[in-house]
Amino acid sequence: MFKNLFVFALFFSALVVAGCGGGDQAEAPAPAQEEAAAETASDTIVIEANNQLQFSVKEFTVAAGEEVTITLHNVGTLPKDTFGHNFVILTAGTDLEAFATEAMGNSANEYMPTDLSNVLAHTVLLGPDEKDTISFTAPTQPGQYEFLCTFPGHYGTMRGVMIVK
Ligand SMILES: [Cu+2]
Repeated sequence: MFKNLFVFALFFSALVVAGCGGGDQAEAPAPAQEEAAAETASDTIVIEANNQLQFSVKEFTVAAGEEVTITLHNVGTLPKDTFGHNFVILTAGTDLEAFATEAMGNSANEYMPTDLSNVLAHTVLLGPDEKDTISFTAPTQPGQYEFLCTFPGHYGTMRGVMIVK
């Protein structure tokens, strides 16, 4: 009688241990995946451009020297050749008006100047519902870096500042 109970208890314990072991293995990868997804989401700055000549983000802050990823999404509905949008970040001290004036004259190059020495990073020109993602290393020098859309007539309202801290 006692012997049978003892055997039963051992068998039951083995089942519980096996059950727990399996459970741990199945659950282990889940937290790691959630963490990776959250990291990707927080590192990418998503900016929308629309029919009302606005960027959804006018100002954002990055750490000096960090890797920055920006996605521009043209949520507008107007054709690319008459109302396209891009996103261009300028080097420190660049005259935005002068840059925009030169850029808008270069329709053959999608309104980007041929000389990109004053450009920190830029997307391509986007049509309705198109997206472009760019990655670059933030300047090591803290300060304010202006950005704009260079499509003719847009930079008056489609502009903002990247703050490097
Ligand atoms: Cu634009």
